[in-house]
Amino acid sequence: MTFYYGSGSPFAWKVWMTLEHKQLRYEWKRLQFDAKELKSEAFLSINPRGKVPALVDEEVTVYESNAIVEYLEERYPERSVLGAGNAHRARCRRIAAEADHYLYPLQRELYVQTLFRPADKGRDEAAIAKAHESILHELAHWQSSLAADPYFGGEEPLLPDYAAFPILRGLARVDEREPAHGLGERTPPWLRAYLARMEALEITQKTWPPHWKA
Ligand SMILES: N[C@@H](CCC(=O)N[C@@H](CS)C(=O)NCC(=O)O)C(=O)O
Repeated sequence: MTFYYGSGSPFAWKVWMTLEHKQLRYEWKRLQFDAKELKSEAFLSINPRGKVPALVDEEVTVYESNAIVEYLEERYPERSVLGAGNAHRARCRRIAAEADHYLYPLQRELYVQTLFRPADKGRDEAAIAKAHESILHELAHWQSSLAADPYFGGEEPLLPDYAAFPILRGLARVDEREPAHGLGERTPPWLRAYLARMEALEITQKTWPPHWKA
């Protein structure tokens, strides 16, 4: 099995955590965003959209992170990332979908206004403040989903954690890189505790984005 990965992509991180959770054997190929490797003829034959993640498992080629996770869950059902019981599995899928559809666009907007913005363009403080407000408003939903559990998956980390944590940790990275905007000071204590809990996991350590280590 070959897993095509890009460092910093929350979608690729979700799949990587899923592969590790299931303790599968795979070959890991890191593609560079800036070297146009994603748009090479070879990779476009795997994912015509030229995006990571993608997975090739013998004769099966899958792209789109959720399709990959579902494929892995069906093909290798041991050590499920959805847990047991219809209600619990539906809840896990719901939270993972919320991460993609509600949390990610807000994280993306913050990145566009900060880390992705060319230095010579300066910073649009009003747009950053607006992005922070939207994120803090959205985080209220996440606090209620977590409730008193240690993980979005409940007692153990599962798919909703592998979907949400990479995005939530991406928010913290903006604050680490550009602390002057003050997002860190506004990070709620429950989220700080959750991030610390997730960061301590072996799966997280093993899959930490390589370019974040530099
Ligand atoms: N919906 C896709 C999103 C994949 C995606 O947007 N990947 C980004 C990195 S986060 C990418 O490869 N972008 C490169 C490009 O568009 O050129 C999924 O869930 O896999």
